[in-house]
Amino acid sequence: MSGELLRRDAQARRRDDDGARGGRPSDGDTVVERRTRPETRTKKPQMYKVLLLNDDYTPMEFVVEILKTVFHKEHAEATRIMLHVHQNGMGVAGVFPYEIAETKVRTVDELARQSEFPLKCVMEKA
Ligand code: TYC
Repeated sequence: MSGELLRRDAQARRRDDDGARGGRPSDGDTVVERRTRPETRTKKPQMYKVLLLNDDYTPMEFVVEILKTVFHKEHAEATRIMLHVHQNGMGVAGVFPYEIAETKVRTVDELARQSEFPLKCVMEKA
């Protein structure tokens, strides 16, 4: 390389290294990662409780079926949760990341609507 080209090359590399053009500091073409947390810390999503609400009209068997099909509960556990909701006004059907909780709520609403039962399902931060 000619003297002039070598000079320009070195100049460009300096600019690159100190981020003088306002970009991130980098090592040639490689972006230098400035880690602020240990590598082992991974992001855990905020979780949401999906709650079933009691009402006077939805049949107990329908709620048990919902708990088995939508929330993958065994029959005994589904019955326990349904009775808890019946006696206490509400109860947790499951705990999920936001989008999954949202889909469960929509599925329960849709199944209840199709069967013309007033069963309600809501989500709240766990
Ligand atoms: N209370 C209802 C009944 O007596 C049963 C029921 C349980 C309804 C749980 C809704 O989320 C519910 N038929």
